[in-house]
Amino acid sequence: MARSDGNCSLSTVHEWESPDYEPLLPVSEKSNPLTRDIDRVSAGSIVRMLQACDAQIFQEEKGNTYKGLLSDQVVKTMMEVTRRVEIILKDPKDSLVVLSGCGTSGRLAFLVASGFNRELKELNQRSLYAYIIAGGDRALFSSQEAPEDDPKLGALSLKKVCEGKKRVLFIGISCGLSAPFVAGQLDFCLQNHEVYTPVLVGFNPTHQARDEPIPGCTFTFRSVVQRMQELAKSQTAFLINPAVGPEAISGSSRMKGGSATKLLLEIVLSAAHAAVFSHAPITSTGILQHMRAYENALDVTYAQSEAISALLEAAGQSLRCGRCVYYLGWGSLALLGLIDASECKPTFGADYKDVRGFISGGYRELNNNEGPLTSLGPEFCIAHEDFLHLVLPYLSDKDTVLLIYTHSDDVSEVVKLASRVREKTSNLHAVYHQADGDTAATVQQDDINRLCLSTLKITWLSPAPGSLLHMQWELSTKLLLNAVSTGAHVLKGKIYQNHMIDVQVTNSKLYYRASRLLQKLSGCPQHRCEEALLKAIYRVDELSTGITSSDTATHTRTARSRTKVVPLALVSLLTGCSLMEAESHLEQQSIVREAVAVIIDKA
Ligand code: S6P
Repeated sequence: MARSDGNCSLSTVHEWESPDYEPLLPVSEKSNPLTRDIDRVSAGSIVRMLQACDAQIFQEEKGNTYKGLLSDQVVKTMMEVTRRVEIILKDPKDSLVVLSGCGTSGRLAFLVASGFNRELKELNQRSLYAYIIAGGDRALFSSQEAPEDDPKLGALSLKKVCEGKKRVLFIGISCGLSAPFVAGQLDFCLQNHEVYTPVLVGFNPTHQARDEPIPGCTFTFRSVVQRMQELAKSQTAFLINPAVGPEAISGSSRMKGGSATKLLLEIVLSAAHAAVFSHAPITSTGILQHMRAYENALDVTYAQSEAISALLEAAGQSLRCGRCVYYLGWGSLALLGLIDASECKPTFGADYKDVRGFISGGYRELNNNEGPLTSLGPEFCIAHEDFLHLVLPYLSDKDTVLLIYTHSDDVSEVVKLASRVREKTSNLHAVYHQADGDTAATVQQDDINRLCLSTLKITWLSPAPGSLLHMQWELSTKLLLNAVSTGAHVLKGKIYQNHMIDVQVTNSKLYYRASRLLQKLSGCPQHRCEEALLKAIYRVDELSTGITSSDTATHTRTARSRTKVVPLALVSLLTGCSLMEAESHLEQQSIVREAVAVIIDKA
């Protein structure tokens, strides 16, 4: 397919804010007008589109419907939450700050909690932050979408983490204000308000919070949010929920939602640390300055758009010919690689082997709640040694390997690993961050440059103080890796317009998203689309009453072992053919996007 050099016009930047634009969808599920043609443009244009989408995170709001990240209300609430953290930091006895979420939101809870506990340790303070991820630690590196639907599990895991605590600040993250797991935790906080103060972080206005009934519960996400709104008046609950615009790939909240989560939490916790340990006052100017520093990280990163496009092209080429992409990283940047890789499975229906991350030091470096998980299988073998044993012997020029590090890491280690990889493939690339004027590792870097096909150096001029600089490096790495893995899957033909057509239907959010997508692409009414979806999940041409009377949880459980559910449903809806015929059609055209495009054009 010839790819055009599509330009995103500025007039489309604010289009999503119009009340008529996809009015039934919350911001987090809307399709972004900026990326309507992302499936048909060149690698360079994909990066430019992602840049324009990410820039929306910092855009000032235009109308009254949405409040932005920089709005007075958001900054004010951030300051209030900062003060709560400050109080706990000053008197940490029997207290805890808990960060919790599902999927990417839980992974970022882990990243942020670990980072700030490390900072406390360096200051000789005991750790204060705990994280919860739906599905437990295995969900840090693999797709575990089902626990997201379990509010009781959410409440129970919160209770367990907080045993014996007298004061808990609970920060629940759900980008779409939608995860029942988090709703269960917030409800638990509201019922035990003498100990728990709930904070909700997400990226939809409150009236767009999910309102579907949650089986076995008397509340919905929206009703919990409404109760919190009442309590917010007396500062006994807090809502931080700016709109950051629709995702580049519809519903892919790992992208902007994840980035905005990371920066919001880091700003709040850094400001609280600065208040306690450096006596810096908590001010709106300080919060805004910090936001601008992250905005700068975005500019600094995308200033390298040409080099990013080249990486995306290399990764896309590997995926297109059935080969793999490997991220070999150091420190927390490696964790961002692990996170990015793990998201490819639910987002693009990828295999865990397609994009994989590895971290120097393995679980020792991570210090996660449950310790090493290697016994769970090869998917959980994440150390560089594992890469050397399990992957290196089979590596070829068709695989893409990306080294990710900073000049504060042990660069001689990078050289060693690069030499080993170079023996097997020339398709080796490096991305590294360096503070301006830091020349410590120049010699080793020259060696790495010689070994790599391409080297992307991101230099930070007038660098921010230590921890902020490191957080900028992390955000920059996240943006870059999100661009590489998303772009590579777009080039592989996994995206139709800006929708993931091969999405796994493994929880209720994804089930309803799949049903809506089928309605949009086929033009058929909801009941017919849900029928087609069920037929594709259960692989039957006639639905039995046993199937139609089952609940969504049963459907999504069954869908876990299926592939190409949504493309199959779409082909049969558009052509009226049997499932078997639809399957054979998709087999003939391995690129799902192309198969679907041909049929939609004919229909
Ligand atoms: C989305 C990612 C998912 C979400 C998860 C939680 O790109 O694949 O794993 O993070 O579904 O979503 P939310 O809206 O509760 O943060």
